[in-house]
Parts: sequence; structure tokens; C-alpha cells
Amino acid sequence: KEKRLAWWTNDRFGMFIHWGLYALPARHEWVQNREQITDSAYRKYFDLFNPDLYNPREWARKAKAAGMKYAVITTKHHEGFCLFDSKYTDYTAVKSPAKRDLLREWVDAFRAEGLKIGFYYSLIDWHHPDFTIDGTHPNRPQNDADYEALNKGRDMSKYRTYLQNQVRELLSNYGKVDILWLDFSYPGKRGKGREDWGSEDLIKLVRKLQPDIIVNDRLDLKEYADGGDFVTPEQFKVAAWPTHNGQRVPWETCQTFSGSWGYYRDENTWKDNKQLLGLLIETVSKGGNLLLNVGPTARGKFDARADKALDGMGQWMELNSRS
Ligand code: FUL
Repeated sequence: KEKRLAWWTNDRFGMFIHWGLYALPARHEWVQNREQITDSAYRKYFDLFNPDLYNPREWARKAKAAGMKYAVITTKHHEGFCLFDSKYTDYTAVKSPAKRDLLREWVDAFRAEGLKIGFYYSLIDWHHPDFTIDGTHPNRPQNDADYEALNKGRDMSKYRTYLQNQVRELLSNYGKVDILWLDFSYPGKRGKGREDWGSEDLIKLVRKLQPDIIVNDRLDLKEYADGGDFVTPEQFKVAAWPTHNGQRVPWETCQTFSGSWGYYRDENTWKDNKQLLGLLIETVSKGGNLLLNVGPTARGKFDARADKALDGMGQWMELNSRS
């Protein structure tokens, strides 16, 4: 494990990218859930998704200039939309007005700038017809009793197969992938876990397909040691190096510039340069990595506020980091 993690522990600083259909409404990547938008009403964002300004080389140059050494992108977030081409669904960038595999361009661009690449993949899927409705689903019922009725005909084992198939595609069709960042959400009502995702089998598949890949800890496996390579405290300043059974463990904190991960046009809580640098320094001083998030706009550009924040990091990194 230590060998697998060596480059990552050295590199310390990466870019997280949350990009999907939620960039269109531009009010949080959980917008479908928060506003309880039905799948058919959400469809309009798919029909309009056409990122005409998408230039992943530019994204990669910006990440590099900020001092980042790796990047992790949402290949599929909870909404279920895939940036990649998949044999198992039409809910992909290829079938949207974008008409192409946006992930492939991203991988090529980031590799070309010498950055390591990571795939975020959501275990949650609000679009898949077999994903059973739970407390975090946009179509959740008002009354507990109605869950059964709504879930009639939904078969989680079919979703499990879908999930495995997509992870196989991601880890077979894009060459070497450095990080797999799987994501669930903290179990709410009828919350799901390792049985639902088939976590044990999934991790075996991942290790078989990409023996050097590093995987985060969100598979809900009983023992941290069996599954993930690093732990992922989210959105807070970690006070001390996290431990497991008394041993310090590798860790990465992911953080946003403001509050949401997906592009949120009207959010006004952007951290200033001093706060961001503070996060980086605090994190690294306690042995951790910082995965700092950008939520690109629907047309495929970074917001000017993100550019400014990245510039500030870059200026400091130029004087204070050594590769
Ligand atoms: C969470 C997700 O629910 C958020 O939308 C985001 O992707 C964050 C990194 O992980 O659990």
C-alpha cells in the first residue's frame, strides 16, 4: 500500500472537478434532490448540454500553474449522467448535444500536462431505473409507507451489475488510471451500504484491472485496511493526523472554493487567498493531501472567481514548493 501511495503522498495537492448537467441550473450539484426535480423534468438539462467552450488543455494548464500535481473528475455524479461513453446507458455526453466522449479529451489533456488522473464515480444514481428510492433520492415519497410502492419493480441487484460494468469500462478504456474516487453519501433514511454496492466484489475487480490504482475509503467496507488506500474528510480543517487502530493513516481532504461542488453561480461565500493557502498549509503540515474543487460552468469554462483563486495559489506555490 505504501508503495502504491508513494507518488500521491509526495504530490500533496490536486484539483477536484465537479462537472455534469447540474452546471446548467448552476445551483448546486444536488439540485435535483434539493428541489425534488423528477427525472423527466431534469431531462431538459441533458437536452441542452453543449459545452462549446470546453478546452480541457486549458483546465490542465491552470491546474498545473496552481501547483497541482493530479486531478480527479466526476465521470458520473449522483444525477447519473456520464461524461464518458458507455455501452450500458444512453445518458452520456456522447448522446447529448456535446456528441462526444468528454472524459477521453480530459484524460488526454491532463496526461499531456504531466498530471496524474483520477476518476470520481458515484455509487448513488438518481437516474437509473433499478436504483431503489431512498431518503436522498429526488423522487422520495412524503410517507414512509409509500417507499414499497415506489420501489416495486426496481431491482438493486441489476443496478449493482450496471455499476460494476461501468467501473470496468472506466478502468479498461482510458489507459492507466491513477486514482479511483468512489462516492456514496452518508446514509439517510433507507441508506445504502456495502451490500447494495457489492463493495467486496467491486474492490477486487478494481485491483485486478488496475493493480497500481489507489482507491478512497467510501465503499463502506468494514475494515479500512481491506478497502481504501486513504481516508477522505470533507470540507473541514482537520485538527490532527487521522488514525485507525492507533496508527496514522494516509488522508486527503476535499474542499470547495465556496459551498457547493458543482457550479453555483450566485453563491457568495468564496474563500479568499489567505484562507485557501491556510487550508493547504494546515493540511500538508498534518501529513495530508488537499483536493481543491473547481466546478466549471455548463459551457465548459472556469468561473473568473475560480481563475483568481487558482492564480493566487500558483503564485505562492511557485515560491514555496519544490517538485
Ligand atoms: C459528497 C457528495 O454528495 C457531494 O456532492 C460531493 O461530490 C462530495 C465530494 O462528496 O459526498
